[in-house]
Amino acid sequence: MTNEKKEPASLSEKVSKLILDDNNKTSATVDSKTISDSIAGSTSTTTDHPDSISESQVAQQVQNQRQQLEGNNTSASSNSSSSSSRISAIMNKSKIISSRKAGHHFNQKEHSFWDTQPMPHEAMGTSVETPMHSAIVPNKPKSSLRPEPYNMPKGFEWSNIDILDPEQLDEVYNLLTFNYVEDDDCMFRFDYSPAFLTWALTPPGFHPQYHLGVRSSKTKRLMALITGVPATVRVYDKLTPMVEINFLCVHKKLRSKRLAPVLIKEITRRVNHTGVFQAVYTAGIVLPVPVGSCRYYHRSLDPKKLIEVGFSRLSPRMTMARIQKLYRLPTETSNLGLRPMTPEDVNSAHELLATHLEQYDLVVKFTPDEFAHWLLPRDGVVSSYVAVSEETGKVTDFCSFYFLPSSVMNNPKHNVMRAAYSFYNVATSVDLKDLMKDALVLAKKENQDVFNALNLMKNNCFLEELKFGIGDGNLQYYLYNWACPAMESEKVGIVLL
Ligand code: MYA
Repeated sequence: MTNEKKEPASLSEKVSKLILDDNNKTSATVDSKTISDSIAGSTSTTTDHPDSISESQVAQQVQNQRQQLEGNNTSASSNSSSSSSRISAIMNKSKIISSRKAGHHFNQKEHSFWDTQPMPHEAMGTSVETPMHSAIVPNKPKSSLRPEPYNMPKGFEWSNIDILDPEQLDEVYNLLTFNYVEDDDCMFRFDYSPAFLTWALTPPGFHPQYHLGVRSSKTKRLMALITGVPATVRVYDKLTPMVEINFLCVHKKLRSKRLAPVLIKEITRRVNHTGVFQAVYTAGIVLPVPVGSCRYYHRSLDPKKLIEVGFSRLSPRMTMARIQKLYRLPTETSNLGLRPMTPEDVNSAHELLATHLEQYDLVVKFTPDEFAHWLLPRDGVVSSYVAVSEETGKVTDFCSFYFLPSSVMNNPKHNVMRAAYSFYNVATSVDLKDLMKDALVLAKKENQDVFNALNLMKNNCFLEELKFGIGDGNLQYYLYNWACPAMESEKVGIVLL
């Protein structure tokens, strides 16, 4: 991809007009000392409580593991500098932190919170005190779990979010739209739609108490969020009930005050109370300790717009006409016969995906109901297409992608960039490459500007040929309180939103 050269990451102050407008309306003021003192108080409560693990034991494991990770991190940052696409950081939640991390040396003081958490430090091959393929801290009976919520800093309070209440959904939407993941040049910020958030947070069996907000006590304004949804996850051969954690967000005005660790501890406490002790999540930031590391790739669908918004750039030898020709797609799909998936296809498509996922080492084991929730098409949220055998009536091929636009900031012409993200795909009657070419055509028909895919599952077999360009950071996969060996990206079979 000579046409999409990444500019050096800007380290300038990240303030956009949009954010300033939002912040100006913020009435909550925060005394940084008060908040730290209060949070420090709640931390020490954790340490004393039986639901925390031995911090010195974890710290020792972390120290060992960091020596291993140091090499990995160095190579990740050098890859990063040769990347081709500026937006990939926002796509993979990594750029903000990865630029800070470049060339950074791990040291023992670096993760004062994560060092106290039951993370699989052995995964990098260091001394093993916890057996592999098991919990790091054993499950606890309810009676030994902390019964009361962690203390909130003065002026703030916990708030259970009812995501099915349109007003609260709107509050969550606004918090994220102005404060969630963005690139460090302040050009793009994820803009999850309200319909998307409802979908993401209400799978079968969802727990409202896993949708956890923090409000200003005075104004009741929503200032922070963390969410979880249940999933049964297979890691290697072990099937475990887990939560998928997502949408960790602290309002820009409350950053760097150690609020995130309190949110994480409180959701852990709530999840533990429902008998669940493991979690899966992704982040761009490298923390102790990823179980896998994937890379985003981007396929231009509207190259002109992507250049106009600053997502990609014309190289000196490229013209707009040539780049448009390079990325031109057929207007119709192939003769594979893809059509939108319907409820009648669910059983067959579910079986097809379940069989397909058997070959990976980190997957969700969907029930048919969960499959229907996650994969049946929803306008502007998720699209799924099937091809059905005329002979057997069974689904033979299946592709899906979800819609996650980004706000484009300070651009005279555009305020949104529409992105489709590859979700789950299975090809049995054609090559995956041919199926994914149809997926590109379908995403283009649905007005998307770019199609993103991680290099997980079998995706490597189509990325280059279908003209995807490599992104500039890694998306790290994590398992909370689970020890197992790290895996290659091709063995990762979960796509988190
Ligand atoms: S990933 C998306 C994360 N969100 C964003 O990037 C949105 C924009 N950023 C923000 O809103 C804030 O910067 C956040 C941090 C909230 C990220 N995952 O309060 P602080 C650690 C985990 O002073 P702030 C997603 O949603 C950091 O290393 N930890 O910092 C998955 C440091 O700890 P340590 C993170 O900047 C989330 C501490 O927080 C992350 O004001 C999975 C600093 O706290 C991160 N992305 O706020 C969460 N970023 O000193 C874990 C920073 O030790 C779930 N930190 O390095 C674990 C499982 C829980 C359930 C278990 C059930 C059993």
